[in-house]
Parts: sequence; structure tokens; C-alpha cells
Amino acid sequence: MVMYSKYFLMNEEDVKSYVQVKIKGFSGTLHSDEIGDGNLNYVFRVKNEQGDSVIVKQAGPQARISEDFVLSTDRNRIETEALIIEGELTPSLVPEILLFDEVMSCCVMEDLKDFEIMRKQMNVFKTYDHFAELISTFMAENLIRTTDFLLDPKKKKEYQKRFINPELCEITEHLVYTEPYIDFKKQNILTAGNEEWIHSFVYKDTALHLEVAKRKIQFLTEAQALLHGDLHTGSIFINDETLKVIDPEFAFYGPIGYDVGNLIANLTFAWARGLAYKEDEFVSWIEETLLSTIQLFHKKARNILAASTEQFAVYSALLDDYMEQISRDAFAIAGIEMNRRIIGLAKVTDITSIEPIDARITAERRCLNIAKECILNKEISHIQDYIKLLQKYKNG
Ligand code: SR1
Ligand code: MG
Repeated sequence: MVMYSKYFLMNEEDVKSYVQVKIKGFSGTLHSDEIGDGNLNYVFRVKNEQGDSVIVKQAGPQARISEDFVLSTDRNRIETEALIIEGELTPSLVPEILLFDEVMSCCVMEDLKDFEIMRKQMNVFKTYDHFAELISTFMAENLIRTTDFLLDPKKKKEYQKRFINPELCEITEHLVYTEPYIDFKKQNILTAGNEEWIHSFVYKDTALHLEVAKRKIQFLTEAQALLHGDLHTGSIFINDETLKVIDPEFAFYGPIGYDVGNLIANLTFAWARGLAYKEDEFVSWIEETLLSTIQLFHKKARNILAASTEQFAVYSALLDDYMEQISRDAFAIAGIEMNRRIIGLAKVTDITSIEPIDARITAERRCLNIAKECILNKEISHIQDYIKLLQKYKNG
């Protein structure tokens, strides 16, 4: 019998035996499928004869997207520990962890079989009226409650230590903040027909590079809150009643605007897709959802901050200033996320599956225009400014 005392990368057969040994109620004949479609890890659904199922997620020594990314399997510990903390702060909004195995770098969790990945559903223009309420709660609770304002100072430092995430942060430092602008590892993939435009609009714009460089320094140095670190619509499972946020393997202490900005950017990709297919109702839903998500996030975040025991939190001007900075950060970072998803290696299907190619190019340019204004124009600091910006590029 395998004792699982030494790490190895499991296949579908191995995972069945693993679950038989480790999980109560899964002792009979099991069925296992590898269902992962992310860039990094292996995800298995294991079913028993009664139809019950669990998910096993294992980190391999390399990223799935490219063998050039050799990564510590410790990312599975980071993901599991982040899910446990998020589960304490927002229990209904993350999957339940059933087991974490440090040796095998895998965790077993609740199977969200009644949910769909939000990006896939938005690709066919499905809308969710509860999204803004729930995702704003997820962000406000998890971000604000892990800041210096709400956490015991020693606990905050302990969290910072546990979530030093050098390798996955390095992916972000390169893939998000550097490569889209200077293509230093030659990993960027430009859409055929859009190369020249991107060369002059992005590669040659040194003012843009400078602003992004400042934002990169912020990402490297500002330990504001425990971030999800990859809060895009592919990290959200959703159904008509609720949602669950998954995949926090990029979790680390960073600027709050990073998570908020990622969400804004990824909703904007869905918006650009909606425009490409002339789905007017869907486009309006995205605009309304952006507005209410960000407004609700600010309202909830401010309410949580009001309970801070930090002595200087009595100054409401301090809290206002803090929230203003988060707001401006989010739009600049949204621009950076839009650029990297269009220019860089890790693309999004909202845009890549737009046909014909001319419509995809239009969608890409629309997003890159919005992105540049978000990064360079410091006046874009509130969600109303952003919605106006979307209107500006709607017909262009
Ligand atoms: C090599 S990993 C590429 C991307 O996939 C993840 O979802 C993150 O967004 C990362 O940047
Ligand atoms: Mg992921």
C-alpha cells in the first residue's frame, strides 16, 4: 500500500487510491477525471458509487502552461492556508477544505459541481444579479480585515511571513508588470494584424513604462492586506444563488488595489466581448455591475474600517485618504491587468475567442486604450470616472 510519505505527481489512477486511503466514505469503486483547465495545477474530480464527489488539487513541479515555469509545490500550502483564512472571514464564499497534505502538495476540497466558472458563463452572456453584493463582501471582508487597521499587529506579521510567496509573485512581477512592455523573455503573443499597432501604442510608450514601473515598485513593497492575488472571473465559481472564490495560490501581502483592479479588468474583458457581439443588455449589465460592485466594496470596506482599534483610526480623514488611494490604485492596476492579458502569455478567452479576427482586434484596441488612460490619467480615481471612460470607447 502506498503511504504517501514522499511526493510524486499523481495521475487519475493514483488519485483514486489516494482518496480511498485519505477520505472517509470513499472506500469502494471510485471514478476519477482530471478536469483542470488552469495554467498551473492538476485538478481531479473523484466520485464514489453513491455519486458523492470531492476535488483533489495537486501542485506539480512545473506550470502546466509552460515547462519553463519551474515552481515550488509549496504554492498548494499557500492556496490551502489562504482558503482557510478566507473561509473564516467569508465562510459561504469559498469551498470547504477537507484535507491538506504537505508531503503530496495537494488538498482535497468540496466539489462545487453545482457551479460554473464565471468567465465561461459570461462568454455566453449570462448575467448574475447577486454578483456585486457577494463579490464586494468577499473583497471587503478578506482585504480590509487583514490590514493593519483590523488585525492584531503580531498576527499581521505572522500572516506576512506565512504568505511570502516568492515564486508566484515573481510570475506576476514578470508576466504582469514587465514583459507586456518590453518583451524581455520574448514570451508575449501579439494577435496577427495587431502587432504594429501594439508596438507603437505600448512597446514605444516610455511614459507608460514609467508609470507601470512605479506600480511594479508598489506591488513589490506595499504590504497592505492579504490578497487573493489572482482575482479574475476564472477564479470565481458561480450559480444563480451564490458564488465561491477559488484558487488563491498567488496570495500574498500586497496592495488592495491589485485584487480590486484585477476584477475590474476582467469584467471589462466581458464588456468588450459583449460589445463585439452587440449584446447590449449584457454590456449594460456589466456597466451596472462594475458600478455597484465598486460602490458596495467601498461602503463595506469603510464600515469595517470604522471598527478599527488603531488609535489614529479616529481620524476619519485618514480612513478617507486610505480608501481614496485604494480606489486610484485599482484603476491603474486594472489597466496593467488589461495590457498583460492582451499582450502577454496568459490570455483570456473572453477576447481570444472573438471572431472574426477584425472584431478581436477592435476589442483588443478598445481594452488597450482604456488601459492606457487608467494607468496614465490620475483623474480616473472613482468608478464613475471609469464608467465614463467605457462610454468614451464604446463606439470607438
Ligand atoms: C504561468 S501562470 C500565468 C497566469 O495564470 C494565473 O492564473 C495567473 O494569472 C498567472 O499570471
Ligand atoms: Mg488560477
